[in-house]
Amino acid sequence: MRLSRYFLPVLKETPGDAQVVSHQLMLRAGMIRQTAAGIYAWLPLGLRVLKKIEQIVREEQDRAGAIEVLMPTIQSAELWKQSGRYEAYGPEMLRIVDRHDREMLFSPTAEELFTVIFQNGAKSYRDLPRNLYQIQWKFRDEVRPRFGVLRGREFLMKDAYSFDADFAGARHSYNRMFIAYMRTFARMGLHAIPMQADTGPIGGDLSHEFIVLAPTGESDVFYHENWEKGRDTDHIEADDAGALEAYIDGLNADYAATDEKRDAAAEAAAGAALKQSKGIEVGQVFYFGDKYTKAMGVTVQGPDGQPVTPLMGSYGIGVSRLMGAIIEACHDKDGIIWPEAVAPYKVALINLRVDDAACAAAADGLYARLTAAGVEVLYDDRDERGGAKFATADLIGLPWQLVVGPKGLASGVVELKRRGGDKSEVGIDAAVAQLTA
Ligand code: 5CA
Repeated sequence: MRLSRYFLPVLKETPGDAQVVSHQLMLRAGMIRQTAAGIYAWLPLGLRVLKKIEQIVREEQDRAGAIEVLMPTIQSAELWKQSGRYEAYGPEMLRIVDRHDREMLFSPTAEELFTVIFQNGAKSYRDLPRNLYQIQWKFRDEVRPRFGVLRGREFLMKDAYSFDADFAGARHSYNRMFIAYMRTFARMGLHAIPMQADTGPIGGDLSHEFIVLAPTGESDVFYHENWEKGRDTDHIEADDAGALEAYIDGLNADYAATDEKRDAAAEAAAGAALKQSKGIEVGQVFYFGDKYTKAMGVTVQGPDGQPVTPLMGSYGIGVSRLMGAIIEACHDKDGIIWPEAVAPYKVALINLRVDDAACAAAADGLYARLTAAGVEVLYDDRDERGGAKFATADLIGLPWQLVVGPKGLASGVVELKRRGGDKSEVGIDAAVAQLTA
């Protein structure tokens, strides 16, 4: 993409109403604009990152055997009356009346709808286990939307719902999502710690929140220092229920809990290894058994012809919130430093002198070669000062900066810089080789 033809409204000044660094940088880097409290428009650069995050989430859900669907955002109140949550959900639910005076709502989560859709398609125990998921916008009328996409009112969520015949199966479904979450967050360069958590309005008796440690986080968290090490989950065989359970039990032997689930005995046992921090909740998994299937009368036929009530779990990831969490973890005083897996483009190609024929030819050539090789390049071909171009490149945080200038070109080199890291002078072919490796 040529910057001269792009839509990248960067801001020089930090907007006064943005309190946390991720919100400030997303506004300054032209990624989002607020259109109403807690509601954002996604501009081209922000949308590209959102799509990358979404795709990593999708790949790990698919790898864990979950099946993608798409539910409507607007739902009938009827459905929620059946589960008893229409009244219980309270003022966080945005309620809408249509022209025929029918009560509707903008989905804040979707246990009810997935339960009836599943009921409609599943008849026998052979239709179990299944896990259905979607990546869809949600609306929660939060009392205090703040910190940009970290606590919005409209936000993008991945929500999955598992259906199993018995507790052992349901536990395995929970464990599969657990490990999928660890893999998902690690691929984005995040270290998320699973912590015992409260179940809130979703209900049930088993839940973990996945927390990224950050001073600006809204959750108070307590954990054993062993959690500060990264975990390698690549070797885990998720199809083997026993091995997976043993692995997760092993992980959970190290204490980690949110404020509501603190355990005095476990904290005493951890002793000096107990750490306290603030964190951002990027995902949560729940097991709640037959809470919804029973309330909504869902059964399938068991092997003996008797009805079986499926046991459920639900599993959420804050897709748009993740973008804020990644920036909180990956930035410096000049701007964002994107992990390569979620970067909007891989390379910022900077031509320092658009009025110099040799520079323009070299930069155009690099742009063509890299693009042809499938590298995502944002090409700063604008007639601007070098200083302004560097400031924009640092602010938007692409992993690589490739700088073409008259001095270097005279001796056949360009400058290749890692955002937030080293720089070197290399020949044009060497630069292409390194960026396409
Ligand atoms: N139905 C369950 C799981 S599918 C559910 O709704 N879980 S949740 O309430 O924990 O939400 C899932 C994830 O959405 C959270 O872990 C969080 O990362 C994200 N989330 C929740 N509220 C907001 C919000 N106001 N703004 C941005 N992200 C949010």
